[in-house]
Amino acid sequence: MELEQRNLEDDKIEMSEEFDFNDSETMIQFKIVYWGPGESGKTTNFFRLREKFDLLKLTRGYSIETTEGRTLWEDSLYLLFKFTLKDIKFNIICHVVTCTGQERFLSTREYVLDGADGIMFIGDSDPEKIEQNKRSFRELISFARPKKIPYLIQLNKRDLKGAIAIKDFKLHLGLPLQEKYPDGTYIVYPTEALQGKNVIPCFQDLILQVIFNYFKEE
Ligand SMILES: Nc1nc2c(ncn2[C@@H]2O[C@H](COP(=O)(O)OP(=O)(O)OP(=O)(O)O)[C@@H](O)[C@H]2O)c(=O)[nH]1
Ligand SMILES: [Mg+2]
Repeated sequence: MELEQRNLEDDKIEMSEEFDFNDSETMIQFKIVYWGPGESGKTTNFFRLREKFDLLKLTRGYSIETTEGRTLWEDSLYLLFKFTLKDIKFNIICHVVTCTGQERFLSTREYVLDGADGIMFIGDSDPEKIEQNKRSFRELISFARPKKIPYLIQLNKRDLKGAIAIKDFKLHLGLPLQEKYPDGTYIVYPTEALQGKNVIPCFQDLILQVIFNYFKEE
């Protein structure tokens, strides 16, 4: 599958700077968690979002890392944007956090996941990481399914030589083999977070899922 780069303008969500702090009636807050095995590219995704939404940030965001550049606790950022549904405008505050993939900090992951409205799973294309991918995905499912939290799956590091075939990744994780779900979202989003490829469209598709889920619950 070709990695597509879509423009913000083409997308269904209007992400503008016109966030209205005074209009509390239409304000919704979401929390999006980036989840996945150690060093799959969660923090790299987070950096790409921070760059892309430079003008829409409420905070500069922070990353708490160990000296090896691995996430110790979390990365955190608030994004503000406006979403229009049938002429009604909603002001959305989106809290983006990444959890650590490090096994020894498992307990902090549960804390970071608490209150998640949407989860982005970041898988690693390195074939040697397949067991870690599977384990982490199982953890995500056991958390997200009972609570009906929407999630999307990224398969990152598509640039790696010898990257696992998307079909094999799907077979290992027990995912449907077709390309998309009936609602148009991809079953697996191939990404190259280091180059920023496909990171933003994937994020926006998750936001749409979260918004639809929010209105379904109303
Ligand atoms: N080749 C390649 N490397 C990548 C890509 N995305 C991230 N990386 C590299 O993978 C390593 C780990 O990336 P991080 O974003 O820190 O991974 P993480 O999931 O936050 O890791 P933890 O916080 O330790 O769980 C870094 O060296 C990144 O530069 C990619 O698309 N391609
Ligand atoms: Mg990290």
